[in-house]
This record gives sequence, structure tokens and C-alpha cells, in this order.
Amino acid sequence: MGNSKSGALSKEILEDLKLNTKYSESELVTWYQTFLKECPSGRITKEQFEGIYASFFPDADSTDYARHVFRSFDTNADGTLDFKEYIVALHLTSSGKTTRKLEWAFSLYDVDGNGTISKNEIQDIVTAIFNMTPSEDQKHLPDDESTPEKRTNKIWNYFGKDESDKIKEGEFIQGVMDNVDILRLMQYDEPQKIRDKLKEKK
Ligand SMILES: [Ca+2]
Ligand SMILES: [Ca+2]
Repeated sequence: MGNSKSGALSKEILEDLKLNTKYSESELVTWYQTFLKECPSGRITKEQFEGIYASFFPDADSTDYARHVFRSFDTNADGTLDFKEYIVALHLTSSGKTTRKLEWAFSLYDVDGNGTISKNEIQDIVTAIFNMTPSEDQKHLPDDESTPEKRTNKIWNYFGKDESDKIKEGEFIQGVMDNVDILRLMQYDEPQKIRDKLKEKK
């Protein structure tokens, strides 16, 4: 990040982002300037990120979910999102190709990052999603999806797994692509809203 303090976007990062996202050089440069205005340090902290979610879900508890999403975007695990991680995240949640998006979903669910998903990890994320769902909406859920435990069991059964089994990445992606119901149960649609919120600032 040698150049971040000087206000210029380094050539390597710019070239890398142009290659790996659909964004043009001028879009990236403009976003970088806005990003630096919002985050003069050139980094988004976990607290700031949680704050963005909290402002969007004033009536629910989004902290756990925001923390998981933050972890999945913080690819170098240094506890902050730099501009590159931020742009890749935006790209992934908005216009990324399906497989890339599902790889990201896998990393969201692989809480301990060991390359497989356990039933407990599914329940962690499903619970975090539940905490963000207004109780009024929860009342209308089908009976076999109405608690985090039930929803986790349903997902687990779709994958045909025993209690202590693990799901590997290829299996996860295939399962979600083959069964739209799994996708519906596992994802929360809000990255779209958060993205719009983040974009408002530009
Ligand atoms: Ca980072
Ligand atoms: Ca894991």
C-alpha cells in the first residue's frame, strides 16, 4: 500500500483490478478518491464495516453477519479492508460470475477457513442471517425453516450429509447450482442493498 498515503492508486493494483473486475480505469480512480475521503487511512476497519450494516438494519442485529462478511472479504486476514479488497468485494456481490460468487459464499460459510464446511458452520451463518431478519418476517417462514436449527437441518439434508460430515468446496458449488432451494436457504439478499448504500457515497 506504499502509494495509498500519497493519494495515488498504485499501478499494480490498478492493473490488477482492471483485469479482474469489469470496472474501467476512470471509475476505479474516481472510487479510490472517494474511498480515501471516507477512509483517509486507506483502510476500512471491522468496526466501520459493522457500522455500515448497523445503519442499514436499525431494528435488527447485524453484527455477527457483518463480521462474517468482513472476514470473507479480508482475503489477507489483516483485520482491515484495503481498496483492492473493497473493490473485489463490490464486484463479487454485484456483477461477479456465478462460480466466483459461490466461491465467495463458500468462504463465508467456511468460518474457520480450513477448506471444508461443517454443520456447525452452516448454523453459525444461518443464525447470523436470522438475527437480521425482522421478527415480523420470521413469523411467515415455513415450519421446517422457522428456526436456525431447522433451517440448518434442511440444508444439511439437501447435501445428504451425516451429522459429523463435511462439505468440500466443489460439492458445495455443485449442490447450490443444482438446487435453487439450497441457494435460497443459504443466502441473504442484502449484499445488493449494502452495495447500493456504499455506492450512494460515490
Ligand atoms: Ca485486508
Ligand atoms: Ca471450516
